[in-house]
Amino acid sequence: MIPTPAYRDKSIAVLGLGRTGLAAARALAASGANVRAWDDTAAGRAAAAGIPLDDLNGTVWTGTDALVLSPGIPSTYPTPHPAVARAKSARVPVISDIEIFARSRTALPRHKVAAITGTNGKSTTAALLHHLLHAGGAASALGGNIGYAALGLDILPEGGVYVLELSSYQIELTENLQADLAILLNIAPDHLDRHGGMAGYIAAKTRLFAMQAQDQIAIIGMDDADSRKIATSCRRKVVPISGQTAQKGGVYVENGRLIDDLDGQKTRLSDQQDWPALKGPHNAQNAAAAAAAARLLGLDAGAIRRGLISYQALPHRMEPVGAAHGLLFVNDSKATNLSSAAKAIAAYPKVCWIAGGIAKDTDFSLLDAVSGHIEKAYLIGRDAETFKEKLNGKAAVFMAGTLERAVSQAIADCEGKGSGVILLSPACASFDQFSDFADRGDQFRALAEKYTGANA
Ligand code: UMA
Ligand code: ADP
Repeated sequence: MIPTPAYRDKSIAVLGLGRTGLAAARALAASGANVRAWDDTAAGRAAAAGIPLDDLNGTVWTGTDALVLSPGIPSTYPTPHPAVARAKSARVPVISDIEIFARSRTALPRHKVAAITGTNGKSTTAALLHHLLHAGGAASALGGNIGYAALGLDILPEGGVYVLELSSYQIELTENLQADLAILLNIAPDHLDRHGGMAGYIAAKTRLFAMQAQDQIAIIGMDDADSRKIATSCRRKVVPISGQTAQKGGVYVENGRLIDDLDGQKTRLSDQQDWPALKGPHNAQNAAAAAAAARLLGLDAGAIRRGLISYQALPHRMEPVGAAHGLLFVNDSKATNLSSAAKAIAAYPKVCWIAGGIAKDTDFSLLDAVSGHIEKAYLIGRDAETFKEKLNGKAAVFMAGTLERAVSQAIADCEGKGSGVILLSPACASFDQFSDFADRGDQFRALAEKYTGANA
């Protein structure tokens, strides 16, 4: 748990008692803050064991020093939560748990913070950087949006690195995080309802650099126009990274080779073909970002090479979940939009692609460049018909309906052909047929294991 002495004797309200709220309330109370907390659900309140409850929808805000808001609760758009609106009109600062972390850093042993944001690839890049640091013998802690609330992290010894994955929701309510390394992977439309549109979303992401001190470093992905624009106007030292093209003075993957040009020497660090859990152009971008950060944190080339080879995929992100009889099952259930599914498809020459569910976007031109990689699309879920229409002329289609039927038909089509990849990269939300993307991925893994177990 992170000590928060800056908040000793302060009156702090905490709204939302999920991962963020519970960790914040506990860390603040342990350091002597007067905490009161609320969750709008009875289940959330039941989790609050030992934390004083106060219905923040009807509380008196006078004398409150801050409201710590969980990232899933709107502060501005589409409409602020009623308690937030009242706190704001009483001039109570509304802050994130990351702001508390930022203001508590002086109480920690000397350390660095690498903060990672972007639309896609944050978790992979954060987990990879954490892994590279371990491979290089450095102490590091991994937290934030990846699922471990920052204030619940263990205190690192002197010289440690806190690797924080940050969502736009978290950055939006943070004022004082001076990240030694601030990493922006990419920008694509996402969470626009919470930021009042694309400009608000980009502004939230860009704040990460605005908060940095003069001598701190921005690592920015150069593979999309919005991110390039941010790099051009960034007032920090910018290290460019790319999963596609050479970047002078940066770190990039070109023709499958990871190159470190930080010192202008174009050192070849490693080849993507040697990274079993980092396939595809998107993972080339993630690897370039993590390697750049690792180099800037002092890791040598050998540690980075070893780490890229030994990295194991996070569950549900291009995760190999079984292989038998020349068939490879890849679980990319976290791909909930077309742009990330297109990247996953591009990772293999031919795939049996399982897709569908609740479609978020309908710009199927995103698939144009990769449709030649689709052996057949096995469509499931609510919007299967829409997918069928949109894929007309681009790929052969099988209307599977359920995941189970999709897997069994893909096996029947590919078995005995020598080699085949059965890829779940649905490009859709999962809630029509599953409890969430993890449930969808777990069910796919179970189906893959049933097949590989029977054919081992
Ligand atoms: N709640 C209320 N009133 C409301 C809405 C919610 O009281 O009007 C309560 C809920 O009953 C619940 C709590 O608030 O008990 C949930 O808060 P939360 O949604 O912020 O969830 P946490 O468990 O605190 O998780 C959050 C992040 N969730 C979101 O941003 C939606 C987690 O990211 C993150 O891992 C965690 O903090 C630790 O930092 C998840 C996520 O989906 C993975 N992130 C989005 C994404 O990646 O796209 C941004
Ligand atoms: P995030 O934490 O930003 O949601 P993840 O690392 O969890 O990102 O990856 C989520 C999905 O996005 C993956 O399943 C993959 O399909 C896709 N993805 C991963 N990295 C990238 C990237 N750099 N660019 C585009 N898509 C990506």
